[in-house]
Amino acid sequence: MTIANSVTLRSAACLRRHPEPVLTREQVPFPSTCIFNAGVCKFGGRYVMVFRNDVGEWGSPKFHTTNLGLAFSDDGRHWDVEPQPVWDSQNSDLNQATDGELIRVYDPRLIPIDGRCYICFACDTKHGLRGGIGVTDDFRAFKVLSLSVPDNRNMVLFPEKVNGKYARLERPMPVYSRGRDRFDIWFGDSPDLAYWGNQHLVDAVENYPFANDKIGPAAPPIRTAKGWLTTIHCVDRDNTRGKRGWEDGWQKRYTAGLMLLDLNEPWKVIGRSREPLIVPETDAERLGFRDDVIFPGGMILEDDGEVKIYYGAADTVEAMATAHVDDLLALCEPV
Ligand code: BMA
Repeated sequence: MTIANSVTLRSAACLRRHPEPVLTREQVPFPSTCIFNAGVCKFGGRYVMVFRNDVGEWGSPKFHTTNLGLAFSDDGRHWDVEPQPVWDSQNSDLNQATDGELIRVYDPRLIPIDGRCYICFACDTKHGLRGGIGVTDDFRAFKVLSLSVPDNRNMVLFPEKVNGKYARLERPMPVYSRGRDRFDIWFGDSPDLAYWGNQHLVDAVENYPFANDKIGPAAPPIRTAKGWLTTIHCVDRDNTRGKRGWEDGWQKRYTAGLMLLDLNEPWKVIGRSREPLIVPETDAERLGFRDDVIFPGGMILEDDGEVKIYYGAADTVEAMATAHVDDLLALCEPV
């Protein structure tokens, strides 16, 4: 299926964008070229962000290195970045956990559970793309708890145990059985965050009319009275798209969709958005290292029902938008 360039998708009317990106490289006190795909949560009375930092020459798609930076905020909108990266490819714990095969770590998500902060992350290794789960109490030291086998690098934890077990959404990349990039979202649970089982298919790319390529977990789910509400990233590919961004060609567009999962059996989809929640529309979302990319990594439900959604824009900056939780739930059509 081709979704042509001319097909105009629009963000949901209930979405309110923060007027400019919440974090750009200008705010980062160490070498930084593109900062994006951050994990964001509330922890210890503050908003905390761990963001991906790709370092290279501005305008060149060849980056020298990737590390993770740390920022704090009192209001979720204005951020102060710590002086040094907090996690990079030289990190000995992660290097050890990957048997010395680590190339880089990226796309963090933060999930507080029972007073500790867990981090899901992607990591490239010499023998494949892996997804990891770690834990931190201070955002200085991260302990790796488990790593998937390749190729499965994109995972998010639920913010509490479900039926007595830790739970996650993940997105394996089954190229032989499904075809290149035709990837879906799966569920798994674990007694200890190390050993995972009870896998179920959650949702497939063909169920999203505005995606023709792949879907994947985005920000970690939030609990609502109606179910687990979660963003997903949805990709449409059009091979007639040429140079967009810093590479010679970039055929994909990333939008954000919404999924509602059963509270007790979270592999069961009870609602999904038929139209995208966030579509690249602003200059920051449309133009950058990779044009037209929205990649949510953090979603915070405030006491008054406002939901803050943090997302990487054009693989270049970190943006934020808000919506009321009831409006988000209304976008999820029952299935
Ligand atoms: C995905 C990941 C993300 C990135 C996205 C768009 O495959 O690599 O980190 O934001 O592509 O380039």
